[in-house]
Order: sequence, then C-alpha cells, then structure tokens
Amino acid sequence: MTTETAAPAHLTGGPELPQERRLVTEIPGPRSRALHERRTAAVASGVGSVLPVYVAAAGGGVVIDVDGNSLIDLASGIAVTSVGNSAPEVVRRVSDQVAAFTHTCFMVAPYEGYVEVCEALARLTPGDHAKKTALFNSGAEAVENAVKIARAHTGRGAVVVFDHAYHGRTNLTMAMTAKNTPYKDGFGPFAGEVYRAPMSYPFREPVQITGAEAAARAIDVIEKQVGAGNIACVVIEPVLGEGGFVVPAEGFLPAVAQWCTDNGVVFVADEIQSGMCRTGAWFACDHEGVVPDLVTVAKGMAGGLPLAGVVGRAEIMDAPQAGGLGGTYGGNPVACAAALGAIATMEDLDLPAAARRIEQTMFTRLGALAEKAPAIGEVRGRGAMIAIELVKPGTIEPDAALTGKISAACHQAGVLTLTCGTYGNILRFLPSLVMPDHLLDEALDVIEEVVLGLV
Ligand code: PLZ
Repeated sequence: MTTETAAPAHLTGGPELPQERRLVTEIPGPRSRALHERRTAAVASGVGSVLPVYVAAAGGGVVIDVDGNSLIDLASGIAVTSVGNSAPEVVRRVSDQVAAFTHTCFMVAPYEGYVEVCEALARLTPGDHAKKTALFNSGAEAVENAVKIARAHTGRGAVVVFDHAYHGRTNLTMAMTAKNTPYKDGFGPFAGEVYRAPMSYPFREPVQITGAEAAARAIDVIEKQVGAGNIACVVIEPVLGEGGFVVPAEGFLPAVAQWCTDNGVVFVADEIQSGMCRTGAWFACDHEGVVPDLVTVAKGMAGGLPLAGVVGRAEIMDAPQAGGLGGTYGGNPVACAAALGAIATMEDLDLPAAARRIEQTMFTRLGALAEKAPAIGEVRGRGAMIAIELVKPGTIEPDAALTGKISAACHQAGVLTLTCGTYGNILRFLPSLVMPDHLLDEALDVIEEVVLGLV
C-alpha cells in the first residue's frame, strides 16, 4: 500500500464514535478515489457498490470514511447492523470467541454457541409450538435450505413465490427472485419448479382490493397453474425488501398462510430483511399474528457477521435425513457469538420499541414532505424499514431517474441512502435501531432539502 492511499490510523468504531455528519472533502474524497482505482483493477466489476466511499470505522448512526468524512448511515449494510456497527456486546463476545477458538465445524465437533442461538430463535420467532433450527452463512443459503426441508417434509417439488420477490443470488434463489436486471440477466438456465403468484401491492392496484381479495387472486393462480398437491412450499417476504418495502394489504398474509395450512403446503416467511426487530416487532409476521411453518433469518441477527438460519416446526425441520443439512461454516462459532451479542442488545435496549419510534419520526417528517412534493406517490413501510415511492406527479408512473438523482444528492450531502423496487423508483431508509434522534432528524432535514430542490 502506498502512503498516498493508506487509510488513516486505525479508528475504533462503535457507538463512541462522534455521532455527527461531517464532510471534510468532496464525496468521494482523494483516499477513497485512490482505493477505488485499486479496486477497479482487482475486484470483478460484476460486484457493485452504491457509493465508492471506503470505510475506516462505523458505529451508532455513522460511517467514517478513509478521508475523515462522517456520513449518516441510512443503509445499515442493507438492514444488517440493526444494533449498530461494532456494537459493544457484539465486540465483547466476538473477541472472547476469537481468542477461544475460531472454527471446529459444527458437523465435526459441536459447541454451545450454536445451540444457544437455536434456543434464542425458537423463543423469539412467532408461535409457541416446538421449534428447531439449522444455521447457515447467508440469506440465500437459508432460503435454499428452507426449500430442501419443505420438499423433504412434503415429498412434493413445486415452490411458489410472488411478484417483486427477492430471495437471493444462488441458482435456486435467482429463480425465486423476480427482478431480471441486475440479478438474473444472462445467468440462466434457472432451477425449475418455481412458480410466481401476484403479490398484494396496494399502491399499484388498478382498483383497491382488500387483503383477502388479493389473497384469493393469488390462490386462484396457484391452484389453476400449479395445483396444491404439487406444492412443497409458498415462500413470501411479509414486507417486501428489495422489491420496494411493500406492506401487503391487511389480511393478505393470514389468508395465504391459512390456505397453506389447509392444503398441507409449508408456509415459509422470508424474514431475512424484515426480521429481528427491524419492523418494530421481532418479526414482521407478528404484526398480523401470522405463525409461519418456517422462518428464514439472516442479516440483522448477527450484528454484521455472516450468519443465517431456518427456524420452524420441529416435525418439519426434522424431515431431512441425518447429514442432509449443513456446510463447513454454517453456524460458525464467531458468528454465533456475534448473534448472541446482537440478540442480548436487542432485548436489553428493547429495539422493537426503538424501531417503532423511528417509524413515528419518519412517517411524520416524510408525510409532511409528501404534501409538498407530489413526486412522492407514497410513504410506506414498518418500523425502521420505511420508503418513499417516486412517480410522475399525479400518476403511478415510476420515476427511477428522479430516485437516482435524489439518492446521489443525499450521498453528496453526507447521508447514505439506498434505492430499491422492481422499477428502481423507491428510496428506502434502514437506519440502525440505535441511531441517535438528532442524527435521524438531521438526515431527514437533508432528504427534505434534496427532494424539494429536485422536484
Ligand atoms: N431474502 C428478503 O432481503 C438479501 C441483497 C442485496 P443474502 N437482500 C439484500 C444484493 O443486491 O445482493 C435477502 C433478502 C431477502 C434473501 C436475501 C438474500 O440474503 O445474505 O444476501 O444471501
């Protein structure tokens, strides 16, 4: 590394970092630009970055870059650092675990941390039935395994997913993901036996229908085009993530879940983005009292370390033969220690309540902004998973160009935002649940100024 591109002296992250927005160079600054040049030569260009600002430290509600800029973080590494970056309890437990042992492979010589994470997930996920869990490395891997488990349990092959769904980038989960570009284009052929049903997307319904009616529409497609008796599982995000933070109409999820129960189909809630306190409840299904057969979890559960799981009814989870599930690193001891630290933090600080407070602030501020900016077609979401959908004023025609401009201008002003949605016209906000109030307010000031300057 040359001195020119060297990062500043090591910074300690976590909540003790100054909780402020501070720009000391242009964005990206010279050190980031130099790193980006090295990256462009060394890293495959298929791997993108939202903002080529290279990170030196992060914590609370900020990301500090290698040029010393402090950005307000409304991304949380795509809904991962819900307890904040380098959260103290995560750092403590991970440090202890790293010093004790880093890996033995749970399939070779097991350890308590894995068991403890499974016990915690059984306690926290919806429903009080007997549950079991298997741990993996990534969200996509959890979804793949939920399908394997559902097939083993039912002896059936078909998988039903929904419009706008995102379930991952592996071969099966690409097939389950709806959006072609960038996730699927040129990467086929895809896994077979994946069928897509219409989602409840209230803002885009030509005529408003109830959740029950939207469920009946989906069930009709499923019954006519697939047949209940062929279906192993229905997999659904209870609040769409990459698809646009869509909250289905009330009654939709319970009706789909009930149809699954009535037809011996495994109902899988993909709570990889919406779970672990993000929506103001431990799981998004809790808002409507829906009890899934299986739940996939990842992202927020481990404070930034790679860990994922499938949690569900013991009799379904036990269907695969012994040795049928696993992987070298699944439930790695360091990742499990991080998860136990993250879960302890969520419980100690009551982070579901923190997410509900964030929701209130965001709805109030963004609702007022929408009154002044007709390009904001809708403000929606749950908890600390809130988005605005941008349209040509007076229509529901998506405005992806405006969305991109707003997000880029937020970045220039020191607020890290993300976009999403099938049409690329949704600006989404995923603050950490320990984001200080003054920083959230300041981020909303910036968003307001940027939006009003561009519409
Ligand atoms: N299911 C609901 O949100 C991951 C992916 C971003 P992995 N979402 C962010 C990107 O462009 O790759 C996600 C999700 C839901 C599954 C996944 C997949 O989780 O940990 O990224 O594999």
